[in-house]
Amino acid sequence: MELEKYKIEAHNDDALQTHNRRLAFVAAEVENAEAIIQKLVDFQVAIPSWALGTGGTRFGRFSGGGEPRNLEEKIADIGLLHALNKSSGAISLHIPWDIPENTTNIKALAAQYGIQFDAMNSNTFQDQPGQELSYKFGSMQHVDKAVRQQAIDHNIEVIKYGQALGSNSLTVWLSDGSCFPGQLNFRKAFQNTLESLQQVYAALPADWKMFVEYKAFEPNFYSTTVGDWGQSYLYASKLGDQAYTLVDLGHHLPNANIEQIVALLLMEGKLGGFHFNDSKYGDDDLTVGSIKPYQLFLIFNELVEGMDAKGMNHATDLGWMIDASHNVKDPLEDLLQSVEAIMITYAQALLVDRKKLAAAQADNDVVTAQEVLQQAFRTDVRALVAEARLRSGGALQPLALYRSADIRAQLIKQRGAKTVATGL
Ligand code: PSV
Ligand code: MN
Repeated sequence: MELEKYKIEAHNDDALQTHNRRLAFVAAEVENAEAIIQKLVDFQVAIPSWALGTGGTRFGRFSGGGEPRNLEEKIADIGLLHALNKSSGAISLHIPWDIPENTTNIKALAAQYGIQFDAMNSNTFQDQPGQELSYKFGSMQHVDKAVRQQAIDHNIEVIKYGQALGSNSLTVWLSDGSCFPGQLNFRKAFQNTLESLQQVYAALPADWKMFVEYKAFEPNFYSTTVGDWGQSYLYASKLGDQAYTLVDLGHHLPNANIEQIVALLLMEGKLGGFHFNDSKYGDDDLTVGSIKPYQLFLIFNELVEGMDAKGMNHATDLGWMIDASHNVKDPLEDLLQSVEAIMITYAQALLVDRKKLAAAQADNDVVTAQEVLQQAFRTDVRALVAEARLRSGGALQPLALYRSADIRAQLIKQRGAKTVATGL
């Protein structure tokens, strides 16, 4: 389904007076409101094709109905999100959960909604029906060369799909590792993985990036072969200039200082992209900003500072993606909340008084340094984010409009109450 323009306009007319009052207030408070609004207009976050249905755990899955039944419907769902917030103009595809049968048609459909193809994701963490060799004991690390070759071939196939769709990056997340001490030789597992990644890297088009995503644990519980940023950095460095580390916020051991990791990867030119989500315990895949919004702000603070130090383009030089799962929320509502949290936090990071912070750091004035950061974090920038949406043709209050337009009820009517989207 599509959200008609007149509905967005009517919603905006109703909300405009309040919005203008709030905008005037924040614009008077901050120095560079116009520049921030423009940066927000430009900033796009890719939606994962696997997060449009209800997520589940090994204990069950409780669908809310109306889930997209195929890639076309997933693109339509992202089209809805993008129409509402104008910040979700990209999709990140997972193969083989979302194989485009006809890449030309899929590309044209996405273009109709103003959606581009962000990083392509390969999957060698599950066995697919009809697959010859099993990934039970890993894929690129496997002791059997034939299994490694199968994983390499799959990744090269994913690149080909991506090329046909206009993507320019591949995210490789490997679940490879071991569940018990002694199960594998760490050095051999690393070497096998590196050699396999090198073969995929060799097939990478010249203008593509390869993102090596790390994760501390799960599904393996003793060791993971790309277990932390150090290991990912090692692979990326050995692979070459087109390889980068990808940071998924949920993939760290508790209390890891992710903002410091981000700062150093950026400094080394090896930060490739992000999978945004939030977590309390592990890889919980919760709504961005729902548990630790201050941590997210500190991460964005490092991102803005580090990107500016290198003269990077905030919108295009890193891959911005959500990787989340929704067990109890409507997936589209959850994604609207996640994108909103990202935009708010990005805006807050843009507010940080960099000169004052640098001076405080040079003076060892710890108190002022904290004040500077928290002044930005405690500023209510929601009207700036809403103004960016308004200027781009989106809705002032995307979630409110999603609900008042009864979008989920219409999706259920169209697709049925028992549909199941592919993904985890
Ligand atoms: C693994 O937990 C991960 O973060 C990787 O990015 C996968 O592609 C995705 O989740 C699958 O849900
Ligand atoms: Mn991820």
